[in-house]
Amino acid sequence: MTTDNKNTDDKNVPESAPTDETRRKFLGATALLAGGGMAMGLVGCKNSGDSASGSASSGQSAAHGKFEVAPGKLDDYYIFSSAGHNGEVRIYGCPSGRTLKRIPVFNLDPMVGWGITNESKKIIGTKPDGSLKYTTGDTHHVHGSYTDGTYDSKYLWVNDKLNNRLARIRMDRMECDAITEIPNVQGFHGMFPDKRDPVDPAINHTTRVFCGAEFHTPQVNDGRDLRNPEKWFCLFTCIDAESMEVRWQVKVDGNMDLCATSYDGKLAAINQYNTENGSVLGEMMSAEHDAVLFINIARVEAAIKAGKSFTSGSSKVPVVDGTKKANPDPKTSLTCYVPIPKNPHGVNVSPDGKYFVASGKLSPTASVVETELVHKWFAGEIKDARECVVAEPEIGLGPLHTGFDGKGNAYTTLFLDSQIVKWNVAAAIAQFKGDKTAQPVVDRIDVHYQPGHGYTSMGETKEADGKYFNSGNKFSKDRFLPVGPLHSEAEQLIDITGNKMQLIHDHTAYPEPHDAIIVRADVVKTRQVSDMNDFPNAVKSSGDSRIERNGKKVNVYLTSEAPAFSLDEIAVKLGDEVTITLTNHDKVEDLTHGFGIERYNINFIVNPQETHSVTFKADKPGMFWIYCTHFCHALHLEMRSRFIVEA
Ligand code: K7E
Ligand code: CUA
Ligand code: CA
Repeated sequence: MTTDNKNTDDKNVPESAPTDETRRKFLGATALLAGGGMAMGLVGCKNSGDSASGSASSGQSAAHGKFEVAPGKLDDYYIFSSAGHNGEVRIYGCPSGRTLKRIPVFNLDPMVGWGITNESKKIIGTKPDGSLKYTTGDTHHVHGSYTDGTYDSKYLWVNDKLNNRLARIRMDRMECDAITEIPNVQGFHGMFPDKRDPVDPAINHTTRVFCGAEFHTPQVNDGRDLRNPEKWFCLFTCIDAESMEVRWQVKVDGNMDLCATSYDGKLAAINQYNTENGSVLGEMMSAEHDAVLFINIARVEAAIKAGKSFTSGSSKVPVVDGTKKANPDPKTSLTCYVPIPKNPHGVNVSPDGKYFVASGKLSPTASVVETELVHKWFAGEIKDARECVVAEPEIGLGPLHTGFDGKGNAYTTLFLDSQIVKWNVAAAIAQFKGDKTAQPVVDRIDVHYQPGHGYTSMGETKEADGKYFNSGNKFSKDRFLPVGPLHSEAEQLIDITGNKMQLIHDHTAYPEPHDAIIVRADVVKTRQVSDMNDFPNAVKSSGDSRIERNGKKVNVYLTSEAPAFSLDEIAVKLGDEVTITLTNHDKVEDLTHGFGIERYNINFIVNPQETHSVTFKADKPGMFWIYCTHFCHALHLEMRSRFIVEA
């Protein structure tokens, strides 16, 4: 099969191909050693000698050349990736793996001035004294807004597990434009937008974003019940996609990890690893089955409309009770708990909308839940929620996340086996029904090492195209040059067009990416130059440049146009509160200016036609150079002004 993909007359095949191959064999050996040393004490690759991994090794260099994006050529896909505890969102090109942009969200970024400008501070949220409420975050899941079951290029959302916020990124600018803090939850992890309205089929786009919460907390968390875990619980949250206000919450049994939504808009599903409601490890692993929790969106909203809600603490958000005890009758139940073995992780929907797949994590299985049967359970036509499970193939150790190719195959990351396993959903269902000849597992490929998320091109949409699978690996030792104790993370791109998976290449990722989506490039429509009118505080002409004083408050208005600022000098008095508003009048795409003030810790950029402002105290007397920090012109170094603070 290696000959299939060996494009020998392709000039892009590196001359060093045989060397690469030798290197991979070497790495295969060290992989085992690496795995043996893992904290969990489990081997890196279980089947390192089998045919699947063997073919993967020999196919690598040929596949790599075939997918090379030559200089000046553009990628076919965007990868929008979370960044983990760095708190940002990243954009990579696919298949190149090139980093295209880093979007600051919950973190601070002096390159763009995120957390420095007044506009970004307002989005992040400030304390009464004007300082930022939070300066750190932990992003895990990025998802896009939908119209008619596929991406509409309007918004991305990303969660912050650390400070329990949902952020929105507008995709025309690829900038964060709203952040909402969720009341009364901790460990906000899984997040997924709805794909259409549960009641009105005419509304075929995203209007809600759903948020799970992993950690049980006292309700209200104001000092009461500090050590009474039996009184703690989790809330499922719905946020309005446009206003970004919290619409409602649902009290549930257990916790909520990952989230997914059905294509009919009626269901949100969340895997639960702690149905035991345990607060220590042993308790959380005690039950044989945990669950995938299904929320009946229409019923929740009807219950809230009917006033069957309560509020918690100082939050005004209506909460309804989705616990089993409060919902004895499936025909009126707000929730359905489908038993799944054991501490499941991940829940993903097949592109045809028919199935939800959750992985066992501590069970070597993936569980396939049929959407139609969940609807039947809610209709009272099925007694036991476990009957919604239509397949449970054994796929390998430590299964976590699943992507789909739109051709009936699923691709699941195996954390403990360090593999991606390709399995056929229909074969798994046949096997579950008793067909002894059915063989769900189609192929395996080794990855390096310990994959977390894996995702396919357009795989979270009905337009899943089965071209790429990207594996987000958690360990990378020996894959890249050593750079000290903190290693780069490794992402591995895999060609899934054929029957067998082929590794295309490794690319590095700054720690620590979790989930991502791969979006066809033609879907994404960005705006490369802003409209000055979109910035209410714009300084419309250089003639409007001025310094206005109102008591101790000084407002400075200036413009930039390469290679000069409109004011040569900004003079204020010691102790003044200074607000500087800067509008970039350059109209040329890519002509960005920076604005830095020496020793004043001010540093931000203005892209073409943009306006940003900063407010700070003039607390040091003297002359301080202002200079353009972003290379813009042959006279970039000369692009300066002076900040004068008179004692
Ligand atoms: Cu599996 Cu936070 Cu999506 Cu990471 S979670 S792997
Ligand atoms: Cu303006 Cu550099
Ligand atoms: Ca459990």
